[in-house]
Parts: sequence; C-alpha cells; structure tokens
Amino acid sequence: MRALRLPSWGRPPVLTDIDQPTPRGYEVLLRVEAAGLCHSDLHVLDAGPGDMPFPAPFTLGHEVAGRVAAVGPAVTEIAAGDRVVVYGPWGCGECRRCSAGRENYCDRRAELSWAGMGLGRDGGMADYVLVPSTRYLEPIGELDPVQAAPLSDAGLTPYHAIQQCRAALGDGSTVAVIGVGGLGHLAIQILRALTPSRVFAVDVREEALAVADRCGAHLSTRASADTGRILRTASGGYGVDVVLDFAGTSSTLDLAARCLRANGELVVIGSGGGQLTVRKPGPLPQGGRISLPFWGTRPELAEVISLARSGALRVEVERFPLSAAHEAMTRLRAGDLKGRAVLTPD
Ligand code: FEH
Ligand code: ZN
Ligand code: ZN
Repeated sequence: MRALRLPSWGRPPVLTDIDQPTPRGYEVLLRVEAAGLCHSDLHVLDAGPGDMPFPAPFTLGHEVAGRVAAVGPAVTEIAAGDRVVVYGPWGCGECRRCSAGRENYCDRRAELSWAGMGLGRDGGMADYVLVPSTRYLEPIGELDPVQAAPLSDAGLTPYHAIQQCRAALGDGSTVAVIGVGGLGHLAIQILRALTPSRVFAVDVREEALAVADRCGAHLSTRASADTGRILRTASGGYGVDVVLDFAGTSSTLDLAARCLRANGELVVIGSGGGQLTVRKPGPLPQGGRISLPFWGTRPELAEVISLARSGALRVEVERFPLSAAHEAMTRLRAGDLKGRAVLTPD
C-alpha cells in the first residue's frame, strides 16, 4: 500500500510503498477515502529531532474517514464496508481521562511515544490505516467522507472550544472568530447552529471574509489597526464576550486582549506561538479568562457528526489526490487554500 511517510525529523515526507497491516485482536483496518491536511502537519514537517514528543518514521494524517476493510478476530460491533470517521487523539486508553472519552487530555500523554493517529502513530495519508480499537470509529452514515474527514479535527477542535465556553455564549452575547481558515469557518457555522451569540469574523484575506459571510457571520472585517475599535463598537462598546483565536499569534492575542469584555473568555486554539503578558494590571480586562483547548473528546466527535448529518455544517474543501500532497502542503503554507485541503487516495 502507498503511504505518505515522515522518514526522519527534518526530512521531507515521501510517498512510498509499505506493507499493508493485518488487524489483530480489537484492531480495525480502514480503506482510506479522505485525509485532511492540518497546519499541525506543517509543524510536524518543520520539527527537528526532539521538538516533538514522539519518534519518526510514521505515516502522516490525523483527520481521516474511510470504509472498514477488515477487522481483528475480537471485533464484533463493526463490519467490513461500514463507513466511519476516526477519532484521532489516541491516548493510553486506560487512565481516568481516556476512560471518560477525553483521550485528548490523556493523563499519561508524557509517557506515550505518540500524540495520536498520524502524530507518532501511522496515520491516514495512505491507502489504508490501522486503528487500534473500534472506540475510535464514528459511523458517518450518508455523509461524504471528504466532508466527514475534516470534521474529526477542523470541526471537532472548534466544537470542543465552543462547548467549553457555552455559558458565555448566551442571549445578547457576542463572539469574535479570529482567523477564518479550516477551523474558523466551521466555528462560525457551529456558533450559528448552537448559540444565539452574534458572530464577528476577522481575517486578513478578503476571500476568507467572503467565506465567513457564507457561513453566517453577522459581521466580517479585515484585520487592521482599527479592528479592536470596530469589534468594541459592534459589541455595544463593552467588548466581545468571547474571542476564539484560531491564529494564536502575538498580534491576534493583542487584538483579543484589546477587544475582550470584562469577565470575557479568551480561547486560544491556533498554535501560532504568539505571546501575551498575563499581569494585573495588564492587557487583559478584569475578570478575563484564558483557555488553551486541544482537539476534542470522543463524545463530542459523535455530536459533530450528528450536527453535520442534520445539514448544519458544510466544510469548504479543496480536494487533492494523495500523489499531490506536496502541492497541497505548499498551498497551505502559502495561506492560499480556501477552506480545508483533503487528500484522496488516487
Ligand atoms: C495536533 C497535534 C499537536 C498539536 C495540535 C494538533 C491539532 O492539529 C489537533 O487538532
Ligand atoms: Zn490537526
Ligand atoms: Zn490516558
């Protein structure tokens, strides 16, 4: 089978032939139908030895949908041909967090030699992927796998972030979505589907603001020196109740601090490596709260798929054959993708 593998740290990924695994015990072999490309994949490719808490080589791809091709002898609850999406943040499977379906926050992460599927363990930018357990598989019914794959990360991550601050997203609230890319455009749709909050979208690219409008943003504004004032004015002069920062750069964190309402929530999702001084007094408003959510829980993946199957979520996708993965990565790095890049085995 073909697989896009990171051969060693600091080396470019290689599309190569490897043995197709045979599922044992509770394992399930999936025929991959779609694998989304994430900014974190670029962070993995840019990492040097020791930068990531897991070894290379491995196959990339942590946002995967496909059909069951074969199951291990202990598997009874799923069968060949079933179409599924994969929950990617595989933990130890035994600690209190993993037992509660919150493997994204596994208590034993530091002991593991992986961060998830395609992150130290072989992922789904390949013809097949071996999944350790059926607990990681969510049926997608009639959903197109090219739509379903991004929902396992680009959808699940904002969903989890929004669920963690639902109390601040009630009647009369306002929320700023900074960065309308693969995650941000789904955040807008999730906010509109689940909350009464007024949604303000911010991005540097005009085409991203057009996507924000299509996704239901009440206001979309191009990032400038004036954005803080615009958002504060749009929120009645008080500031926004919640900022979802999908960039996480110093400039977006600075903007967030400037437009956040007193007792507001700053949610940093993007791994832009930006810095913000947390000091009293300092740039954040009184009562301000900061969170750094990571990916999402297994029950939340089922909720995201259910939301998509209800018609409430539509992923903006650019499709690439697996053999064109390098082109997709170049386009992602250049910031000129519209929505999420999804690779399909060719
Ligand atoms: C994965 C691994 C490490 C950091 C961030 C991520 C996200 O892409 C998961 O949503
Ligand atoms: Zn990701
Ligand atoms: Zn665990």
